[in-house]
Amino acid sequence: MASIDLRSDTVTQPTDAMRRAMAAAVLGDDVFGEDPTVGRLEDLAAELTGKQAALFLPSGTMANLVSLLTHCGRGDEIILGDQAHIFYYEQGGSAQVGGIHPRTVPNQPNGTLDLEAVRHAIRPDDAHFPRTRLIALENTHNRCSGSPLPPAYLEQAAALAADYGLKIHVDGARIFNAAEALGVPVERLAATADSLSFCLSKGLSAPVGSLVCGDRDFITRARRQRKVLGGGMRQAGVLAAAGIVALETMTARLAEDHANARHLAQGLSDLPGIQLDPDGVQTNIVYINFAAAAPPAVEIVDRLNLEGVRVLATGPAQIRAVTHYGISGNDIARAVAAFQVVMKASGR
Ligand code: TLP
Repeated sequence: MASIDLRSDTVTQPTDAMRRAMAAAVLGDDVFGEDPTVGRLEDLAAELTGKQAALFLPSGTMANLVSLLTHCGRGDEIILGDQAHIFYYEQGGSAQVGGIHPRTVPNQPNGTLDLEAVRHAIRPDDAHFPRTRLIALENTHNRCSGSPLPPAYLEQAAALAADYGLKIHVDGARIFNAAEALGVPVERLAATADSLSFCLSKGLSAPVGSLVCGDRDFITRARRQRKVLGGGMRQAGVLAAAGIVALETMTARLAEDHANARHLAQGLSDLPGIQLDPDGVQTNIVYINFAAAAPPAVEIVDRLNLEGVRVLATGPAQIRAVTHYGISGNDIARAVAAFQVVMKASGR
């Protein structure tokens, strides 16, 4: 039996409709601005996010880096959460490539930043300090239980940014999951962001690609940054075609992933040795913490693998499971049973 792959929603395969659209896509050289399919995808992304324009990029990492490089110059500072994907998982790219200084404040368990802590982190105009330019938020917040950031919080953050003349970037890799969980359109979650990146290749199941959305001038400048990073792609419409199908057909079903994640969390929270609050699971990401006496997470991952379930170790006593297209309710039941076997065998 094929293993149940819960390592990430990035493992999703394109749908048949995506493969058909890719084969049929009308193409051109997008560096010359001549790929009509990329143009359609960018227009659709701009429309869905309520922004003037959008830019197609190969990955979420590049989408974030391009956004930061467009907002900030060398010696500028961004304020972001200590658990932010940009800070934690992107090689410090903005510092490495752009000389942009990261200033972290602690993420709260729901993915937000305490706005008073943010206010205190904003630098006064003083030659000792970098210049604070940008606040970066993440919605949903990957390392904070996949929590969605609601409009009210985003509005407060935007008001704070406006007080100090700062911009806001939202890493919205899973913004459609946030919209689904909160019951609001993506446009509402994007309204307070100067730039928003989102991914096609996670829960939306496209094979490749992310978008950055913002005003026309920002996207024009972002296009230059994409080019210097080597992200100018030629007949990219072959990828964009799948992205269009993703946006048109794959957002409405995300509720199913959220229900599966909730069921997984409920099933696991009953098992001895596991610490997990199912009420904290609002989207498609489940973090599972183990009691102190449990074997190391990497060992549990190996044992689960032998039982046909793949997950990721995200800490010495923590693993992550992500639900996505292709994972059924039956798979969730099998996954819970595999955890049961492994936890029992490890004496918990
Ligand atoms: N996240 C991946 C890993 O890098 C951890 C995953 O499996 O969850 N922003 C957020 C919030 C992300 O979760 C990710 C990918 C990215 C950006 C980067 O996207 P890609 O992988 O397309 O560069």
